[in-house]
Amino acid sequence: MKVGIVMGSVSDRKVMEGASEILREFGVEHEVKILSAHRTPAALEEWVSGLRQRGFAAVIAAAGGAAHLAGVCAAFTTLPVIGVPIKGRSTEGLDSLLSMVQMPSGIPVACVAIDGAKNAALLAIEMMAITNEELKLKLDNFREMQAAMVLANNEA
Ligand code: RP5
Repeated sequence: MKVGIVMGSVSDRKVMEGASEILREFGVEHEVKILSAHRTPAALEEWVSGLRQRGFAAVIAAAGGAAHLAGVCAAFTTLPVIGVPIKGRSTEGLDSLLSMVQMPSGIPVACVAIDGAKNAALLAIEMMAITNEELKLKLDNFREMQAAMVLANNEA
């Protein structure tokens, strides 16, 4: 199964590289697109609408400002959509967070923290790990390594 990553602008790319890195680390195939809810709505609809049939498991959608991208993705698919609000040029990303998280009842978006690309990827992997034992074991290993790294700070 694959994960789709979409972002509203090339200016989001640096933050979203964090999601690609995690997916690569877990060996999860993913496709990255720059598509905008406002600037390229038709191309966005076409891409999102075809994902389930193409074997995708989840969509990660990142945008800043009036961040409608994740919500529009969710309108066009019943795959889980994970939103990443991007910290833009104003309000420290609060505008993006609120635009993304305040979805109308019936069309959910799972929204992570501002610039939370890494957690978005981990959440997508956790969804896939419900039915994928290999990914479940990799997640267990990731958590163990993470805990060991935190605890290592106490040994000096
Ligand atoms: C959003 O507007 C994009 O997702 C980006 O975070 C923000 C600014 O886009 P650019 O003006 O840098 O292209 O749609």
